Amino acid sequence: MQFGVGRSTLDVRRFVSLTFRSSQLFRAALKRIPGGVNSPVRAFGHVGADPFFIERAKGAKIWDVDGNEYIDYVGSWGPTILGHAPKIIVDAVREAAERGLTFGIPNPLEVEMAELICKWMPSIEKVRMVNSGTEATMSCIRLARGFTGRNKIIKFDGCYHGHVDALLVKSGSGALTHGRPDSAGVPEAFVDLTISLPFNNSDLVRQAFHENRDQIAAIILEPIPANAGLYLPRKDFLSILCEECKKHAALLIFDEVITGFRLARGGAQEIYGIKPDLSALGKVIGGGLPVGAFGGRAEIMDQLSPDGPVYQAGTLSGNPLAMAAGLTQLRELERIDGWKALEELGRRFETLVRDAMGTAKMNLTFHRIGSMFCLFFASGPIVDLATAQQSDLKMFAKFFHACLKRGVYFAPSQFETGFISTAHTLEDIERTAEVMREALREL
Ligand code: KE4
Repeated sequence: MQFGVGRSTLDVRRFVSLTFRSSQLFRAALKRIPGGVNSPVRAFGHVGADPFFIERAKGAKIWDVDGNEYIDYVGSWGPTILGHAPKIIVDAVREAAERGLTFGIPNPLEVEMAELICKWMPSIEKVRMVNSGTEATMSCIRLARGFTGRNKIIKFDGCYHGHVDALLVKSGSGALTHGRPDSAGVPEAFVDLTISLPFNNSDLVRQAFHENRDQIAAIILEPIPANAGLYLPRKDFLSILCEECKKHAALLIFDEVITGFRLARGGAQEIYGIKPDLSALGKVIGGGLPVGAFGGRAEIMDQLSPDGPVYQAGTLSGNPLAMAAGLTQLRELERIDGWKALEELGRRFETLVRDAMGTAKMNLTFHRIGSMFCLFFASGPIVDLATAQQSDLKMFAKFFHACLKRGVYFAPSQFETGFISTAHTLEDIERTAEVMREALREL
């Protein structure tokens, strides 16, 4: 257990009681789980502390095993767009479970999900379900290589597409948070086939196509990067990528695992009016259960087994519980026009945060789009990984803890994005902005 410097005895006793069960669990976890966690970013390594363990979650709130309550802005890293455990989703999963937990046989819900995704994202003419965002992006890469007969991929520094060997090159999220943008275990040959460029630099994209003529299968990107903090594409950057791909017969792949169905009914591609050749999806479409999906033009998707030569498979793909949860979440989001509600909440939150920032002594940059936001401890403009990495990580860690002890849980890394859900109330975000003001004053 690591205590903050200068804690009083009373503080230490309070702190220990506030984290006792979590500490016990973490010690046990460390014996049997690498790093004590099943995904690196959960380890709190970036904020120099031991993680808390969760007991339960409901709406915008989470409670740890020591009974501490937090307003949650991580939202399980994106899936809980309606908040935690909405009754409508829990009931749908319970009802589906009564009919069977898994079949490995085509089920009607898979057809409903496929039809909904294709209707909401017109660039997707056919779609296949998988069980994670990583599977979705990995399958997009294999499919792009199979369709074009080419091997090289362009990605962007700081964009994270899951732990796909070919894409763990200068990637973001946990890979970046732990200071090892490239991963051990990725063969040199994979690195040779992956070209990683600074985001928002269209000249370098043109140059890469020129230097690798007829060798580039695809460009893959997060249209709105959210794994090195959150920053936005410069005007025309996305349309230039689209033009360059068309010019060189390469495929444009949007990784919308985070932005898909969160930023708009049709995701970032609807907002920017771009039709990628393939899209990767996840998080929101699973309603909290393990799901990913990838889809795009039918002539590309038809290259997939069993009809085509590109193999891809999954035991639990299209799992009935995950389909029930995802369909329920998406339909409820549409019924309440959740995107409108999230934009209104996000706009109010941004006003309050900018007001709280006004009293701070340090350099800060706040980015928001819809229900996604990030507070950088750096002066702007922040337009790519290099500028995001100018953030003061020590200051961020102090801010994180100052908010946590006041009952607000932000992502435990500067290189992640915060999420507002439709379960967050005006009172929640007003309280959060006040906590941020106090935390900034304390730094
Ligand atoms: P999963 O394999 O974790 O379901 O999805 C991988 C992925 C793909 N694409 C994007 C844009 C993503 O953000 C992700 C995963 N996001 C991280 C958080 N930024 C998941 C959290 C974690 O790794 O524990």
